[in-house]
Amino acid sequence: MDMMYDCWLSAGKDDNFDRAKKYFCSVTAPDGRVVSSAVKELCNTAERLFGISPCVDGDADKGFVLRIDASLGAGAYKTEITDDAVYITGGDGNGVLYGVYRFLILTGGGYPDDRIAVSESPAYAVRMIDHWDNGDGGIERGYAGRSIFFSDYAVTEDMTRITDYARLLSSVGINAVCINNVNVHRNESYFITDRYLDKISALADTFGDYGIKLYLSVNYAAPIEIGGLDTADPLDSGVKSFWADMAKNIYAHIPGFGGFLVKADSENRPGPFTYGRDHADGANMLAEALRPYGGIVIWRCFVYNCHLDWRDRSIDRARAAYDHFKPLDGRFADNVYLQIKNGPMDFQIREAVSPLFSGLDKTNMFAEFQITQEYTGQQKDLCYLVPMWKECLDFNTFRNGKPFVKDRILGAAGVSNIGDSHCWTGAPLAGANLYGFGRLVFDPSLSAGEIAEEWVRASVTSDEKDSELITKMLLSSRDIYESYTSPLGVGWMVVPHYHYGVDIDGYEYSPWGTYHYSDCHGMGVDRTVATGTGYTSQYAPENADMYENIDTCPEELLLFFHHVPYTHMLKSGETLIQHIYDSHFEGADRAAELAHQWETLKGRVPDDYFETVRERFEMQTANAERWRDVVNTYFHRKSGIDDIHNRKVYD
Ligand code: GCW
Repeated sequence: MDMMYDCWLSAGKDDNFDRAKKYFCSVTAPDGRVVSSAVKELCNTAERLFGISPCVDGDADKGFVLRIDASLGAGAYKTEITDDAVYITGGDGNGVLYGVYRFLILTGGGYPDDRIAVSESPAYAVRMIDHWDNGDGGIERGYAGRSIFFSDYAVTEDMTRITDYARLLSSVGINAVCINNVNVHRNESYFITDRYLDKISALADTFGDYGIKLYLSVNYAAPIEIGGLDTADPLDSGVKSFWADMAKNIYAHIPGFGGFLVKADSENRPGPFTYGRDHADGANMLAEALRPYGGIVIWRCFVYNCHLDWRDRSIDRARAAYDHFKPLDGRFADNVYLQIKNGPMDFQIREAVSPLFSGLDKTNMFAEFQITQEYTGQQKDLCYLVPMWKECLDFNTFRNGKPFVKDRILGAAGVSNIGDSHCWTGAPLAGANLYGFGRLVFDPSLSAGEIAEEWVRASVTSDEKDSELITKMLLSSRDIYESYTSPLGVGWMVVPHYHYGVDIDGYEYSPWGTYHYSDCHGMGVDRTVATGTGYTSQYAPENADMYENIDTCPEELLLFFHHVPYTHMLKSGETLIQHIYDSHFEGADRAAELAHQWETLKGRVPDDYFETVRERFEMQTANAERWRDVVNTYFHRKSGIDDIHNRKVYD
């Protein structure tokens, strides 16, 4: 057993399996590809923990009894535990597999039988991980090493790590994976051709054994770049038949292929705008090509102009997705899914929930979350993201029928945080985000605390006191990260392009549309209808009114929605400038406190685990101090207002 590599499948790190040993004598299961992965998992666990090989036979009433009952529904499962047997019934093969993994994870975590004997049913049909892996092996926004799929423009043929990855993903209910970056460059455009399909189909097979469908990101301009056509116009018949041929060939290689993920007309990527067409034209054309095989198109809504003029304060990047896609509601084919980032900007530590979730009523929607910590500490700083994703899923849009985002979407995708690092996520504690994403999109009613605790107990330690401490650290981490970085929802202030560390004006005079507008009087973006960019009008009236009015706007989003004087009084009774000083001093102190808390676990977790995490906390402490000093000094210089507590603010 290797706790770093095995993550939450490190059954046996504590003694919790002893009482379950008796069940490992026998495994009874129906035939089936995915079910046989479940059987294999049980047999390997028996071998590893107890050195026994269970007898695998057709009809025993003891040990593990796996069954299928289609009436439970796809992916659902039910576990019952008696003295002699553990009955795991799945709605299909995936359900059986998920049930087996839940048994192993919860048993490993030392939970009592009544917690382990559960029945669950997935909230969404598609629960997906998106990789931003490039053919050369680099990972865009990756903080955990190189790609496990590609290197030097070749696809890996070693399925060991891929199998272990498939196990990790399916153990938390993931059933879809897109293996390549949405920015599809020249070489990766060929992934959909014979040059790569044999190798990619081997990956698809491995994932398929664990009930996971493989998807590919495609280059919208592929008809030109690899097809020799002179256009990628979605209404052109040559373009249509190019994609129809591609789809036919892909499905000949990969019968269970999921479909295409597309980033078009965004950040200089090609798209239908070039031809005077809109995104419904583009997406529907691809959807037609995939339709005969049951494939889907996942079309991203991260569409905005990245060549803005910072001098023009009337334009607002936050408006872009809604402005582009709202008018198209109802025009998308039924096998097109629009994938919407949780916020209207770009995965900041705090931003409003995208109004597009409320704007679309006749369109299939997926939510997109970023598990990789691009703007949230890059897997150096601890930042457990489940609380943030829950805010999005629990957001009330006030639209009729299904007001909450979690009920309006049909699936969710998370941008992967793994690479070839030994512990998968670079930082061992960042594993909580991958686990948490899977659990949350399987069952959005789970609390961030329940999920964190499960992860800690299964992955790190099930000792009562230690697991409680680590769970608490995870649960406070988002708040801590937020308090020493950019204040009250304004976002950005990061080192341009790299996106780690502080650079307050790094993007301020750039074309990227990410501004804070700080001057000597105040700061923040006026997104009101009355005096600003009018962004608030994209919400239903209940939310629009709340955000529009500075007195009812939730304070954590104050600077996201309003340009506010430094002397503005917050509900706490302190001024905005004082809040900035206080939160940055406290935030840096609390980051240092995390490091101290971790020190108390020395000798309580394996040394390599302890050390790897300790190093991260050292980096976080330094990062938080730097943010504190730069932010405090910057706003002291701008405002000329002193900290009332006279702490050290540099001149
Ligand atoms: O978060 C931003 C990143 C880009 C990324 C883009 C996107 C894959 O900085 O690296 O590109 O979003 O989501 O398309």
